Amino acid sequence: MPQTARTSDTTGGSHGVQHVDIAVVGAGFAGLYLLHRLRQAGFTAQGLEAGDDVGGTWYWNRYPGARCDIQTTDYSFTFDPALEAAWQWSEKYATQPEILRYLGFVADRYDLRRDIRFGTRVTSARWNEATERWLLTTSAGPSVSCRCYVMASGCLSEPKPPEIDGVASFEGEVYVTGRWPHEGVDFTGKRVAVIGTGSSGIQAIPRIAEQAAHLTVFQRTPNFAFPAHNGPRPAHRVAPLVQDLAAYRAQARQSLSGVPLPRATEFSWQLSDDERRRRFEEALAAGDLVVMLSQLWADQGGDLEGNALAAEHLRGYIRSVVKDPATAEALTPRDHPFGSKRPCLETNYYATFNKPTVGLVNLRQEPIEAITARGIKTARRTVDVDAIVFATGFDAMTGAILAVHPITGRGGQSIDSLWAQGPQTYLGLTVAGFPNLFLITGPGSPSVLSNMAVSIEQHVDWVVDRLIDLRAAGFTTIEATATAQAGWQRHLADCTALSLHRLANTWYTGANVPGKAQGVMPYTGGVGPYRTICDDVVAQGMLGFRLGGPGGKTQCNDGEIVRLQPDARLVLGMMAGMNLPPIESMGAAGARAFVAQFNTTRPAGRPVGEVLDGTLPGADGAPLAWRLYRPATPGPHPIVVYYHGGGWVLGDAASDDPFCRDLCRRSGMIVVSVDYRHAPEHRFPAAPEDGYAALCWVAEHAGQLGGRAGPLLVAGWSAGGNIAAVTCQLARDRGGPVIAGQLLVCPVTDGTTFDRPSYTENATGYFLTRGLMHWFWDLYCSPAERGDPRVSPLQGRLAGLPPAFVVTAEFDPLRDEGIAYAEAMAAAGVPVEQLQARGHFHSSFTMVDVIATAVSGREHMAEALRRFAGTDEAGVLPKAAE
Ligand code: NA7
Repeated sequence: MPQTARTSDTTGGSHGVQHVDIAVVGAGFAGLYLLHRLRQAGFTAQGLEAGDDVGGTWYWNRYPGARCDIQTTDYSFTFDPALEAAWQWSEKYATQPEILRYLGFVADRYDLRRDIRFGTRVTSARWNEATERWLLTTSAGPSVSCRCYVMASGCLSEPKPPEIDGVASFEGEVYVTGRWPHEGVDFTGKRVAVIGTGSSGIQAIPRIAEQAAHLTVFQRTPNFAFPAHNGPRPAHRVAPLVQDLAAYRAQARQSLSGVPLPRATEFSWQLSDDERRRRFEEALAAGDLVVMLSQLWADQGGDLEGNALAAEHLRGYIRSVVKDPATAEALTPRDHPFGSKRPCLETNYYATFNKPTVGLVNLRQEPIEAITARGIKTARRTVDVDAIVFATGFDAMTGAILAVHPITGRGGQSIDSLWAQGPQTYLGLTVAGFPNLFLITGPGSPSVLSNMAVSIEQHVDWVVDRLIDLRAAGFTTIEATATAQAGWQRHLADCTALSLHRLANTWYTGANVPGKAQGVMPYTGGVGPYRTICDDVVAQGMLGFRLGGPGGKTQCNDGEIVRLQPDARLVLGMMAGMNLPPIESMGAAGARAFVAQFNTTRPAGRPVGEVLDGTLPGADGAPLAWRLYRPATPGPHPIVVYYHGGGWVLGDAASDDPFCRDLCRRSGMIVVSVDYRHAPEHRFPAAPEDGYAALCWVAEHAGQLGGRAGPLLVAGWSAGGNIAAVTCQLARDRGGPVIAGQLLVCPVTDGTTFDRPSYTENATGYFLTRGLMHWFWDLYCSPAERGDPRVSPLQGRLAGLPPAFVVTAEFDPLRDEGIAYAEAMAAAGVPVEQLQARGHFHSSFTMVDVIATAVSGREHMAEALRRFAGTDEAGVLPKAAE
């Protein structure tokens, strides 16, 4: 970055060009903090702001009732404890005027206005490859030449056009919530229309209704809203700030949303109806978006069933307030999961519809045809009004970057052509092909799904800290690589698959703007995880960035910062943070106790129709435990004999309980999880012989167990996958029982070599380590025995085996032997399907309700089992086959 501090000509150099180190667009929260930090770091910086004063979104959105929907305990700058001490918020949720006063106070306190050109829009931005500087043309004053260009232009800054014919022909007053007149508007005695029921409409409608002679609300999509309960700041929210401000702020930075609340750990199916109602009432009384969105139960945000329970409570709340049932129904959202569209905090919103002077037009039933000289014409009526308020929202996230001015990067490429199919960024901060351009809270960062104050500070700190580092290292350019950017887009898609935001048409997805590319734009993986990723990029030597400096100096540490699935990454990170001793150092008894204890902390599996326990005679006649999971659907059901994981040393018939429940529910089949004798007490061949004995016993007792007559299926995970594979070979060679199909999940298939790449690449760091596998092997059998097909099924004869579905995980030492077994079976003529799970590790599929990205893999497994068994979707036999 610039080599010396304040050497640039900031006074408007030759040809009317002002030279600075860094140009900053926007003077809201982000622009102000940037200017402060840049100045402290010794950079010359120029702020450019379209408004006539500081404030950003809070400068423009002056409509009645405008407030922040994050509590004031959390929505303010945290970088300077003295600033925090100097400002006292007056309410739980700050009004727009108070936030504007606050930002003015901040600007004065740090004397920031002198570095901002107000009333100035950037009209174009172009990267000059020769000078390695950006040139910005502006609507007023000199152009700006800068080494770095930082867009602090906000996520909701660019109001979208109303997209309704005839607006210009309307002879009354027209207002847009996002461009409200500074002098205010008096609606007294007027007939008013409000179009739009997002946060802006929901805040403005009750206030406008207080004045207007008549108000008609034109609603296209009802939103979930619940009371803000505004008032004094709640004592329990202020107390932690008073006790330990620094600790509270630190927690916020590591939290999911930027507001420090614990994670809900109990799932909806673990709670009674009464308990769920109690939790909902408590959240309703709290009057807090983040509480309602995250504190009810663990599955409310990512699972449709858990979400539907929350949504139904909220619908009940609407019915309890709105007196007219038809109006209540029209106001009730039914087309999107709760939280997938930004929910709103309301103050008298629903109650306003009980007023005789307020009407609701449901645009789903009668779309607006046009705006006329006197009012609004729908498919069914004409509503004459004196004023129309457009609360129709924004071209969000990308609007302020794309719509405001052309940005031209390396090779003359414009950012809007690059983003034609949707925004592409690295970390939501930078764009490949656009050196020295930074986006504060850009698309691909948590931004609007977080407390913006926290996310803005994190981005500003990251950018300024990098500029300082690069200056110290003698670099002048920084640019994301294409690899890093593509990897980040993949990670975003992986995160998005976990959230319900993808299931609604919203401004998060671009659906509110006709013709805009569709896709969830903010990072849905959470503020804390995102922060650690940004920090990891730095810790890994600016991974994914190309740095350049004078004299051809370059550094490029290319790569992708996240290759694991997001939840797998979190789980592995959490386990690494526990600093557990290696399992192989615990001894067999210690390891068993550890696993048993570990399993008590996992989410309980979901309910199935019935769970039964029993015993069967093993190969030596001694009893072996089994646990049966029966679907809730009418039987008889096909039976899957399941073998648990645990390296032939650990686990039992109940140790993969959540996975067995999941298989049972998804496949609609009985799953009988059977035990087998464990090493080191019982070394090879006890385990496979027990596995085969169990299979025979289940086949003989299928009817008594409630299973259907006919072939069984087998399944197993890890060492259990090994037993399952071996059992199929034994059943073929020993004359039965007949097996209709085998599901092998991350199976052990070959103990004769540990040289396959996955053993090296994934030797440590992914829970199942190379060292642990060696320990398992040594306890299980001698090296001389490992060529026996009952130890290493890959060494056996493979022709004539039942059809197989083989699942392997990218970050698993066992990956390559699983793939090798699948390929060898296929080569021997066995019908084989493979699922090579990207970004997963050995335990991903069995950590049910922890690794949610593994759900689709388990769906595929259940489908495969149904195909093997010849059953339909619900796991029920087709009529003809019964
Ligand atoms: P939003 O949340 O985008 O709300 C805009 C509303 O306007 C929404 O109800 C839209 O219906 C409606 N709308 C948009 N265009 C039309 C047309 N052409 N005809 C009828 N109705 C229309 O914007 P807000 O300003 O309220 O809030 C933005 C964010 O600011 C908010 O989420 C908080 O984070 C703060 P739709 O839902 O698209 O059917």
